[in-house]
Amino acid sequence: MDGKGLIVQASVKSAIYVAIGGNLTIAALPDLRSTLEAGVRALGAAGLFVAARSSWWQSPAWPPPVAGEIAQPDYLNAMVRIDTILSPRDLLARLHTIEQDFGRVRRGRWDARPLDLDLIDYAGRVSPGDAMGEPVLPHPRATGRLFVLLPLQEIAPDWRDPASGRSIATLIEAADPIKINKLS
Ligand code: PH2
Ligand code: MG
Ligand code: MG
Repeated sequence: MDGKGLIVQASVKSAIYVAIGGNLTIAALPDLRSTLEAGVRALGAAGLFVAARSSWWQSPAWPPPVAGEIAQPDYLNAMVRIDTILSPRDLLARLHTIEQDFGRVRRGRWDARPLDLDLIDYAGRVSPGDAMGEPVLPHPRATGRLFVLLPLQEIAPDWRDPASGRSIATLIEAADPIKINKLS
């Protein structure tokens, strides 16, 4: 090989799962589902190729409201698999930019929001995260929640938690029961 015409290919990591959720419709769109579907299109527009998407699943906001608190609207959740050459840190930054484009103001962890994008699994990587923006992987609060696990199982039935090695079926059995419906 003479080096001429050599193409250097960055490797595309293809087992990257991003959870999508939200419980507030943005003003320009008719309903929550349209808002979240616009969120999926925004991933593509930001250069993140959406290779698969689960159904939409509806569930009450978790945790349940404490006495005296007004209940939040129900959430819709889905899971996508994306292809990207971005590092976990750059990917997370891009997800945050998209959340902000959808009007999310970060206040508290459990606040209602139009679009939440959580990096669940980056090609099986296990990382404690760091203060420079490196995400904790896999997502530390994903593996106990049915609104994450059920959509994930639809598009990745053989998935295992990279941290514990446990299968998705095992995690689903162990998860706290919640009211959750798959939308058609
Ligand atoms: N996300 C939260 C808080 N509560 N509840 C449901 N049902 N679905 C979510 O995605 C969700 C939530 C914080 O990210
Ligand atoms: Mg979330
Ligand atoms: Mg989030």
